[in-house]
Amino acid sequence: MPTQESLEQEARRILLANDRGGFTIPTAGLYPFQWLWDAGFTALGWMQFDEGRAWQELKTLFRGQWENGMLPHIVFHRPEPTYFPGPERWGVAHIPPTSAITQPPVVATFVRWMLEQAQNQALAEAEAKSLYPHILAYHRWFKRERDPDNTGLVTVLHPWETGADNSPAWDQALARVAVDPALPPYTRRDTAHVDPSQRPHQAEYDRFLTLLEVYKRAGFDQLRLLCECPFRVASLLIDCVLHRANRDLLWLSQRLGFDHQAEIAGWLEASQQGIEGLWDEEAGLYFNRDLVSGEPIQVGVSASFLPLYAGTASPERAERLLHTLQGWASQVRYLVPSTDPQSPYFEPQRYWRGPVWAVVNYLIALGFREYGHEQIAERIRQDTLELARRAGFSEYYHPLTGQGLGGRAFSWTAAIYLVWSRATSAAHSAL
Ligand code: 9WN
Repeated sequence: MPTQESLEQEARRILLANDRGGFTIPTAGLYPFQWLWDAGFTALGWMQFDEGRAWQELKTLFRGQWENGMLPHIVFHRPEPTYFPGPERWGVAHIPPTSAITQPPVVATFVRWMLEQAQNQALAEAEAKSLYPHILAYHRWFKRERDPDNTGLVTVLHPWETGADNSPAWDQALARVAVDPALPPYTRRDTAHVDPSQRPHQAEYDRFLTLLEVYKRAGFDQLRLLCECPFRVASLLIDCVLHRANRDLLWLSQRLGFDHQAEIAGWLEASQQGIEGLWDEEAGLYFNRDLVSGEPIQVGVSASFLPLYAGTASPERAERLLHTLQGWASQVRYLVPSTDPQSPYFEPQRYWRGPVWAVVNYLIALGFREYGHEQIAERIRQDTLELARRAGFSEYYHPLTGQGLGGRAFSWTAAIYLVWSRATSAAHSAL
């Protein structure tokens, strides 16, 4: 078994090797650009040994920000043939080219943590101050263009936005997307890098790509897409991450001497209610919601625990979530499987239908810990560290066998290892 020290060295080596000069790719070949929430987690990893480089990661990410405030999920800083769909298929006129959808908005929260824990406070304060207006513009975009009716829940227009692409939570909503008969032909690149049994099915890819054509036809007009897009869901990953990000944006606003507290507090009031409205008393879990049918999506997924990370759940609901997760724990060896292991949709090795992700574990453990459930939080941290010890820094892991799956030498897994390996508990204060 490798030692903690050798693993830390390896994790640092992965970040250095994946560094493309100011931005870090998730892994060579499979994902050769900069992704939004990957950049956030990776910055936390860089923070462990190069604070300047950590801030650089986020600054580079914001080069992709659109004029309307949207922060895209991929920034194509330079051409790379190993990924599809690339900038040509997205057809976005931005320099640098980007995708046209977003991803879980982790940045405000991570900027807060980086500022709180930086050794170099002068640098941290200057960087946080210059990022702040851009993060605010991003969160205003969410409110203005994805929740114009102030429901407290953001409308998500693509499974890729949720970060959990082929989760069974999206099956029904995605099935409603009729594959465009004029869909321009394409060649998948992901299955050239990773065994197809660990990746989404072709039928899902056809629909993912059909949605791109829908956006292009609508000229990327968000308000139009809120009515026209055949895929519309409320995603716990987006709503919970955004809720916490708004709490932390409010904190940053005060700390850095800005004056947007009242505006942000208004968003928080709405999203508190929106998220708590997703609770299912019988299941003891939160469910995503299909916004076309208006119905809850009754499949337990790892994001079902994230209202703890958001901080919206009552202590009673936190207790129920603990019991639900204990039930899951009796079915698998490693926490937290991305889908309820008792669900008929559970597939332990296919992408977001069962495997364990270190980054999602990080958010869930933090949530449990903040509600006083230290034991389960620590179990999740220990499982994550053991997976890295046994199978290296994989993109995701088999929850029964611990086998490493997907891409290798993966940046965000290495980053979480660096953040957690020396911590004495699952607290982010270990940064
Ligand atoms: C599409 C980079 C990204 C992650 C996502 C993960 C996967 C892309 C893909 O890889 O998505 O965005 O092509 O499968 O699902 O969470 O950010 O690591």
